Amino acid sequence: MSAEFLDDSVIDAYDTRSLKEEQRLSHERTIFVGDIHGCAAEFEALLDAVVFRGGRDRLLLTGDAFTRGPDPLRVWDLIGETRARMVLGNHDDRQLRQLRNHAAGREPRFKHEDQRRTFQHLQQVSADLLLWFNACPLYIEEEDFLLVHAGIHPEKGLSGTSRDEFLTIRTWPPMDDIEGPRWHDFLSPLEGRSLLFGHDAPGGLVLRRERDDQRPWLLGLDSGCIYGGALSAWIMEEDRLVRIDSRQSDGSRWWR
Ligand SMILES: [Mn+2]
Repeated sequence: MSAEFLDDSVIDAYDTRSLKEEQRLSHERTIFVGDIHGCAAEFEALLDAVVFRGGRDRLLLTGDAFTRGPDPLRVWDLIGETRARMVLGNHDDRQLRQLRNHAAGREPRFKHEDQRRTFQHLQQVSADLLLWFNACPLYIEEEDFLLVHAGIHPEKGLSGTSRDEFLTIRTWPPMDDIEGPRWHDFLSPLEGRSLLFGHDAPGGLVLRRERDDQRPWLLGLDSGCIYGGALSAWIMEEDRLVRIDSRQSDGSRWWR
């Protein structure tokens, strides 16, 4: 059919429908992966364990992919190979600021020596990384799920969550301590959707269901790989958790 027989509105409607159809068919499984923190070997082992199939599965990351761990550059390569998407984490946000400063000819600021090391390790891909970070959203929302890095405001919900809360919320009420009740202890389940988050390695893996025959309504996937715990993934369509033991020695000196 030639486009000259269709007016613009018909073409728009057609394009929209075909795009949605394509998105729906373009992946068979949606695989969420917790905070990788430069642990490339565990990430690779996890991709093997879930039998990740490029072009058929899609990968969604909870953020904080690069800092602290041994091989951020390899993580970057794996993200490219798998075409993973990610929500921005607080560590990514800091890296983003460092990369912007660097790109503007200013000296990036590093709070820890570890941040400088990560920056240098990724220097050869810094332009691409900056573009990619700039495109990472604070949340990814679909019919079946909501993905954030740290969490959402337990009373105001998604639309009332500030940028800072998306990146760093942990306890509720917010405290500087890593101990204490969590934001999700005060949250009602989202209607028919799984809420996935990372960031809370001290809180460990979280999985809550309302009913056994339903997908979890809450999933915390940061099981502290960089601190000697594990790297966790959840395959939504199979409702299956996969864990890879950490190969890092305990580095619990920095939680944030
Ligand atoms: Mn974090």
